[in-house]
Amino acid sequence: MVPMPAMARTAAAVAVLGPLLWGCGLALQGGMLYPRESPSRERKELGGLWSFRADFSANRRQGFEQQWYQRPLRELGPTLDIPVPSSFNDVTQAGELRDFIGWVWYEREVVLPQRWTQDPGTRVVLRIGSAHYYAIVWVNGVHVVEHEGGHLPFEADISKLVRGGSQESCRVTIAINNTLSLTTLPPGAIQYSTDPSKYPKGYFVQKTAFDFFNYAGLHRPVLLYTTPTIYLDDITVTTGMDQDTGLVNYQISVQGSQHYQLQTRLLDAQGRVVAQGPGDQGQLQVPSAHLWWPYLMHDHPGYLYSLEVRLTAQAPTGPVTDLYTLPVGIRTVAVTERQFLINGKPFYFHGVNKHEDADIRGKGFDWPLLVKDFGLLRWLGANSFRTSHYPYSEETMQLCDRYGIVVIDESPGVGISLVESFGNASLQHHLQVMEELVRRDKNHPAVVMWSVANEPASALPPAGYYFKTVIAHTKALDPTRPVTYVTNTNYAKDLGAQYVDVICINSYYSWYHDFGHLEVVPIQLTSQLEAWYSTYQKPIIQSEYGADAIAGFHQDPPIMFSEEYQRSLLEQYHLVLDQKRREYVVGELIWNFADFMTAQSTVRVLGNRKGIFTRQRQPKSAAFILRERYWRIANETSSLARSAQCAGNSLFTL
Ligand code: GCB
Repeated sequence: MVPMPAMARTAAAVAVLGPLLWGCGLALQGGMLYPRESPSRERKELGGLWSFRADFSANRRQGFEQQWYQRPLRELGPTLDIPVPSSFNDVTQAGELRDFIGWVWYEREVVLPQRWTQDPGTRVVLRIGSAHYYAIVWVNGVHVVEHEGGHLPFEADISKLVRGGSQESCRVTIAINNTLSLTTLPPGAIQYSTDPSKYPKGYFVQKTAFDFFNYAGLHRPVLLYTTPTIYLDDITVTTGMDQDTGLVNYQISVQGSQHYQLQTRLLDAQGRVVAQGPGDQGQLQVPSAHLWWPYLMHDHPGYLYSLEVRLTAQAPTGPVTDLYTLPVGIRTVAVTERQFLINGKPFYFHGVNKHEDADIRGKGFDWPLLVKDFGLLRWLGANSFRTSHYPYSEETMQLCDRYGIVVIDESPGVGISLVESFGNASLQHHLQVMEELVRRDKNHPAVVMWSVANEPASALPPAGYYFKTVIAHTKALDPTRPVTYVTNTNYAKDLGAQYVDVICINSYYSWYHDFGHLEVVPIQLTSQLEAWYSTYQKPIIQSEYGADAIAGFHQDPPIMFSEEYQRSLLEQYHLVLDQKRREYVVGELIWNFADFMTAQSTVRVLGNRKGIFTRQRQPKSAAFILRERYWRIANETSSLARSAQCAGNSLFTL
């Protein structure tokens, strides 16, 4: 073994500093309701330009040694203006920032409304939608919260820090470390190269086993919001049906006092109260309920009620009211040996896998991009997507509810490839991430299944216990939804498939092997699907398939990387899927919705080109094939469509 020089060892320590030094996996406390305005709640977005500095010091510790959180960043050296939300990687001309590993520092001064600082009955919360990967937060130099994991929100009550005196503004400082280690999710490892004839002193790179660029920074909205000091902390809703009566079960948790009253009302889309009930928990009954239906399964998809929760209490400072309104869709989900049922009707996933990824902003949240993507999904006739390979923004999930786009909600358990990433520390962290994910997304009707991982090394001996535990934990957190993980392991060797409710399989026939031989696809796909089904008797989703195509490359007869090859490969898959969807295949999700950036390698030409849209969201030929197919399937499979067709009509038109 090559001994690690002192410099590299320091870099190693720094690179994994977050999780080792600061993280200790606190148990989840409290809820994570999306911050919505209401008569009792205000919000203040902290989007825009933040001061920024990457710590390029050799040991990456300078920011801590000089306590950059104690004074404005600009007083301690040069800063950049970096937009939030955004990845920091692609917004400047600096290659070393694009590929930076270690701590970066963000800072912003926030002007506070006077009432927030002077009213003792107001609670002020700092909320960060996502900071990739490990974050430490200070307000006015005081440490307020840390968080591990790049895709889920976290927050801190900063009322005490901003209250009183002459406070008109506060300084928010956030240090973020993008280093991935064997126990992070996704996992990674820092690789040191110490041969002075080949590498500069202290050279190290981040290795990962996943196929997307490890963008980092403040990826989602950062904001302040207020609640009263006695407040609605969490709401959990599950729904069911009894004949045509919709059942809405609610459970509410309150913080700040033991003495309060709760009143809950359910309003329909026209604002009419259709049911109401008192107390922390109960069941609302909605006669002749409008169900939440997926897009293209009903002529009014995505029907949402509003659950208005009103808390009243008596605080030392006077009477308190807190109001929160949660969108609620009434629907059921169930799985049989061969079917995936939504509202008791067979549902076929004809959709996509996505990435949060675009030019310049990287993984930064962006409304125009989101609206464009949902427009394209609807154009395509896609009724679903998987949040490959990490939880997407809360705003994305809200649009899925609203438009009826069904979601397989995936954790960042991607690239779990080494036995070291199946140990206890990894497992504990994975359980914690599932808790955070379920806590955040449990109330979205669009979410119909949890995916705990993508393509883990599920043939490795510890994988059996590992996935048994993660899946059981997820089911205990949410007994109302099926759980899966996405596999590419051989059916006979997969140690976790026995625990999943739906088998999700990725395959790349005539792409990663049998190059150019499209004729092998039907035989290989048929054999695989048959083998999985006969072994497990569970419904199957073709959760990935596809081929790279560089937009504008044409070859006929088809050759790999041409648009014609991508199209033809899809058509070969469709031949088989059209047979098997009449048996036990319950879905097909193309890889991928759009081209996306990856780490550099000889098999990636400016990223992964398996998109049916370019990274700029323009269609390749394959998009038209899929569009024709998805609309046709919608017309065949929708229950309404069946009756429309009986009458000689087609329900949905392109
Ligand atoms: C996969 C992975 C996905 C990759 C894709 C590919 O199986 O799940 O993350 O991007 O293959 O294009 O290789």
